[in-house]
Amino acid sequence: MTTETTETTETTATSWRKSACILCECNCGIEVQVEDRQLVRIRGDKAHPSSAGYTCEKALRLDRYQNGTPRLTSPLRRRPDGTYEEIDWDTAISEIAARLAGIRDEHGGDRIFFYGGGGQGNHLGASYGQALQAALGVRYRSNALAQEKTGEMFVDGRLYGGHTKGDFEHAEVVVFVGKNPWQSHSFPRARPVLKEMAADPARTMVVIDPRRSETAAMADIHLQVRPGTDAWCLAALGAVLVQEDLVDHAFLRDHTTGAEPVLAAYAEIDVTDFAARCGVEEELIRTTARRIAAAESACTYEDLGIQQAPHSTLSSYLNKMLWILTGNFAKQGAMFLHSVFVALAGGGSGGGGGGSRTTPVTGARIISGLVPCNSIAEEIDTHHPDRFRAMWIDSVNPVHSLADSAAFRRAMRTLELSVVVDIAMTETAREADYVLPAASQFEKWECTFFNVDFPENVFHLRAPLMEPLAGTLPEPEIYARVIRALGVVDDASLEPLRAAAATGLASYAEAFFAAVSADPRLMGLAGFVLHETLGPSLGAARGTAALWGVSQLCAMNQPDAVARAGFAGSGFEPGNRLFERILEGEGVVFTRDDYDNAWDYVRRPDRRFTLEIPELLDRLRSLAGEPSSWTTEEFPFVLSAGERRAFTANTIIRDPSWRRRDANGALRISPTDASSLSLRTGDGVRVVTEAGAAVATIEVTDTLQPGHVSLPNGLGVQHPDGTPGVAPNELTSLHHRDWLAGTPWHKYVPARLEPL
Ligand SMILES: Nc1nc2c(c(=O)[nH]1)N[C@H]1C(S)=C(S)[C@@H](COP(=O)(O)OP(=O)(O)OC[C@H]3O[C@@H](n4cnc5c(=O)[nH]c(N)nc54)[C@H](O)[C@@H]3O)O[C@H]1N2
Ligand SMILES: Nc1nc2c(c(=O)[nH]1)N[C@H]1C(S)=C(S)[C@@H](COP(=O)(O)OP(=O)(O)OC[C@H]3O[C@@H](n4cnc5c(=O)[nH]c(N)nc54)[C@H](O)[C@@H]3O)O[C@H]1N2
Ligand code: SF4
Ligand SMILES: [Mo]
Repeated sequence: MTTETTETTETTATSWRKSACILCECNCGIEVQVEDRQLVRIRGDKAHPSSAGYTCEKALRLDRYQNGTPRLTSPLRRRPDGTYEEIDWDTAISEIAARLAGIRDEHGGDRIFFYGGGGQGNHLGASYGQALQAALGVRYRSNALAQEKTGEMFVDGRLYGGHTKGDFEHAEVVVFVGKNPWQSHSFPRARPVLKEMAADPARTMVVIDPRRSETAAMADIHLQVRPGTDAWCLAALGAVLVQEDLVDHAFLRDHTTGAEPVLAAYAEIDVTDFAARCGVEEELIRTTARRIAAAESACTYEDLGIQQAPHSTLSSYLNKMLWILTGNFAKQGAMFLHSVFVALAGGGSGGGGGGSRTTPVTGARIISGLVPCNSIAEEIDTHHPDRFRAMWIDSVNPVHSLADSAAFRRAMRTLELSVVVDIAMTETAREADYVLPAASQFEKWECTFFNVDFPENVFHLRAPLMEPLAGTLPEPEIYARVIRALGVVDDASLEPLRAAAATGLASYAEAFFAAVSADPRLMGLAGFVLHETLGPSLGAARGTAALWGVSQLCAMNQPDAVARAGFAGSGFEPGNRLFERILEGEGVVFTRDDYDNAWDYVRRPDRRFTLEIPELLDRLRSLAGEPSSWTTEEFPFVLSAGERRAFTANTIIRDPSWRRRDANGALRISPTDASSLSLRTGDGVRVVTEAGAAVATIEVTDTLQPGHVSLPNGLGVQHPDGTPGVAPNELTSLHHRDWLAGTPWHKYVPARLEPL
């Protein structure tokens, strides 16, 4: 197979080639010089429509992703003694397909569980993974979103049926809730945007964080809550808005239903008591609420500091009420709902996000089609007849990333079949029956589906920078081979589609949609059908075939916004033109909106927000009488397990040499606690939790408050050059989870410290 880039200008070894950084969801556009499969020079791509030349320091070290870790170069099969033997692709594919089919035939396709399907920058394979799920009759799946975002998705689904983001660049007031964008980014050009905000006296940056994060240090107002008490802080902020009558009544009247019970619940809150509970001065809470209400525009960003902490779903609801009660939607500097290139989570969030589906063994709530991550091990490691019996794992490292690594390892070993698709022998791969070697993200066509911008939304398909490493395959090809081996589609029946593809996209579109309406089963298998029929006409870009279907749906579902971006026409023309433009391999604006168009994305017939969420309002009413601390005498510290730092990027880069600073991923601790334990920077300490223990290196810093300690994410990954730092989920446990969404309390792990 050849995978040359489509670059038509210079093709010398040192020409600059367009790509993107894959280390966080921003996927900043980059330009790269490649020599001997090394990414020798990397710079921000000034022409990229969302990042506009910006990168952080991490992107410059992407060669450590491509070349820093021993790669898998052959499919592996586990022997009974736990070691692995290399097998050829044909053997691997036929054995795996036969075992999947056997489990499906004996127990049902719904006993096969799918986890993952993409990291921060590789979502293209997911389209084909979905086809394999359809081919097997899989009904249960999940990914990392179900250990962070499902609480927010539940709330979003109930309120308006879409995903929101803020216009941080233009807002007069920005509130970051458990979010440290200086390190974690998550919106384009985060650092310049933060600096501009901090430098402008007319604008106000508010940060709610128990730690003086880099962002908090730049902020005008830092609400330094006690860890885990955001629900009380956010409820108090909303209560000030309601009780001091700072609410935008016209907005509530014109754009919402169900405001009365919400206002009534806030009216009952004792702000003085709630301020004391979260450890923030009452006057500061009042000033903050008044500042938000007085602003021309305000927006908020919530992230892991609340989403992986107690009451996360309730906090998410209370956070969103801050901008809803003040009417900060669909105008410059405010919040917005945006277009999507492709829906990220199955089941969609429209109409409720938290549907009535539950998991087969423990009855956990399934939100946006995703099984809560903390429930996965429990759904496997049991004698229950409906347990998951096989697991397909792609582009994720759940043994490292999900709560209680030991429980996940045990669960994997009880499965009848487990398959891991990865580029490296990860912590998860080491527990699998089969390991399939994928081409890296710079060796194949790739993209991210984290396209969440407004008023212009951007999609970027990246062309490969080099051939796949010998022995590896791109995911589209891996999935196509397994589905072919399953024999679910009669190849001869695809011949007419292949013939249509040879005559061009216009006739292919007619033929494809005719075929799907004649045989609706093909819709679920679309990724595979496209790969097998449109794919051959795309030559080396065969793996992008699924994006043709995505482009068509994108244009059909959002015709006006796509037309405003320049993809107009009748019938299948807009989708075809969008696909052709995307294939050029640069960032493409695929929808263009005005601020007012944010209302178009409210998935309600009356385009109104539905404010009342009874189960969350009940819990808000009972907050006053609930505990706001979950530490014990045995475990008196709150450990935040997984802080984003300058050189963390989940487990995407395994090579420890990529870190210029903080090589051991220090445990940060306040001077007060350090001195009472006689600890100094550089000392070792044993961190003990109910789930496990680990030795960490101390960094004493006054950015932490007494009683709170913090470890970074992404450390403790196995590498031939050493495994520095603590793998955070050796310390976390499954049952500390949100009462509604089941999301883990990674930021609130009761712990004890034992000096060595
Ligand atoms: N450098 C880097 N950037 C990344 C990533 C990475 O690995 N490294 N990962 C990406 C991913 S997958 C994600 S999801 C995002 C996450 O991005 P963030 O959510 O911003 O990252 P965190 O550092 O995990 O948590 C944010 C803040 O929550 C605070 N916090 C801890 N406990 C509490 C609490 O009880 N209440 C409040 N209010 N705050 C609390 C922490 O002190 C921290 O400053 O980052 C993305 N960007
Ligand atoms: N305690 C604690 N745990 C956490 C967090 C925390 O803050 N604290 N953060 C959580 C969050 S927000 C997230 S998003 C998760 C992230 O955790 P995961 O969802 O598990 O993702 P990664 O760690 O990024 O793992 C990505 C995997 O993809 C592989 N990979 C890279 N490129 C390719 C490719 O082209 N093809 C294939 N097939 N594989 C590839 C990498 O080698 C790696 O094994 O971690 C979560 N876990
Ligand atoms: S890590 Fe994120 S913010 Fe930094 S360059 Fe990469 S994509 Fe951009
Ligand atoms: Mo994440």
